[in-house]
Amino acid sequence: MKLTYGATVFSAAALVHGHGYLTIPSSRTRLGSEAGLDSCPECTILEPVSAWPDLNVAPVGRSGVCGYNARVSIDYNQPSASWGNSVVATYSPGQVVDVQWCVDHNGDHGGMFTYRICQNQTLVDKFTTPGYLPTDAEKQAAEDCFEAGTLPCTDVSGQSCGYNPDCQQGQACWRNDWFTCNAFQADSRRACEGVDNAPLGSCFTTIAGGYTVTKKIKIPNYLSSHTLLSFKWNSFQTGQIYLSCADIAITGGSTTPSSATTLATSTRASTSTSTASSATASCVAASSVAVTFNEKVATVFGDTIKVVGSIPALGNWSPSSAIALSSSQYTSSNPLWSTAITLPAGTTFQYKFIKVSSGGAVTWESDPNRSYTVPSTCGTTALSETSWR
Ligand SMILES: [Cu+2]
Repeated sequence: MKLTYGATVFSAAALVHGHGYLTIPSSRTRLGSEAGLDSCPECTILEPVSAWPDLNVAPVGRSGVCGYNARVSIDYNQPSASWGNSVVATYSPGQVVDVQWCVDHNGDHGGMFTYRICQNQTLVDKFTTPGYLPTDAEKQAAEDCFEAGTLPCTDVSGQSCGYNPDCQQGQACWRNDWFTCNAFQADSRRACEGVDNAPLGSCFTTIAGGYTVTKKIKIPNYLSSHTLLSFKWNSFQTGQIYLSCADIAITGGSTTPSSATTLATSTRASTSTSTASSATASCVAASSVAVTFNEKVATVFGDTIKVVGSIPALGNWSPSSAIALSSSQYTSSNPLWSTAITLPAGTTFQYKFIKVSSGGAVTWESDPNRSYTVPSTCGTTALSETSWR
């Protein structure tokens, strides 16, 4: 029985589903997760398909460019109340921006990934019309357009763009315009996790915790008040492709003030009391953002509310390094604790509030961890407001 059990565990491990999704800018998948509708944002998968070595041979099917999550029956190609109706980031032509996806610890399949923009607005409009579900033919036509709109790694000066170690010269995967994960079997800095070599939990996944994968892309010379950034990751290990998309705008920036737009950044809707930022763009992207943490919690005299989290600015989960909130606005009818912490734009982190008694005893909020991404927008302030749980 032990052998059987061991064999079962091994085969389960070999077949694990872990996966990944676009997190910066906020993909529709991420918004679905934050709205509490998608219980596994990293599980939006096109499968089974031929994903390797020819990266573009597989028809996109119902997954489309924005992904279909069969686990929760969500088609992200169709705008809904929680995604697709407004843009989450505004860029300018020629701008070099950081983009990030998150790979789950249990399902880092290696391979290659790309970011794409389709410059056929009529086609993209099919994916940004409120409530409209694109047909499979429209999904494939869009996929072909996005494939033609690959944003090459090599367009960003100074960025190193390598070939995938699991790909042989002469194979269709032998290209360095796509981004590559490291060798699937590498002893160190393995596969996609190894690209950033970030700590476990540096981004949010539901299965085993995620690792960030960060690259730079150059926004093409193209203007649109609402278009899509497509993310596509071809697995080396499995016959799987992961697709997600983010709603973005590409505007002329300060030279054309009339094109300024109001951004609706992602809302942390996983708790009904939480709100996130909105900012008016004009637009110079802020490098750091003062994030105000508001926490409503009744306390007794001597208690202090602090915030602690997964990044150094939030004490790396150490209560002794947590940041204290102020009770200066606290009243019995509005028990508000508050502080503003300046954080780098685009940073994704997890956090919790803790209550520290006058005697030093620490009470943690209940699981799961809260997560937040500092907006990468023009605004310099943002808000995370919530109640103790
Ligand atoms: Cu997987």
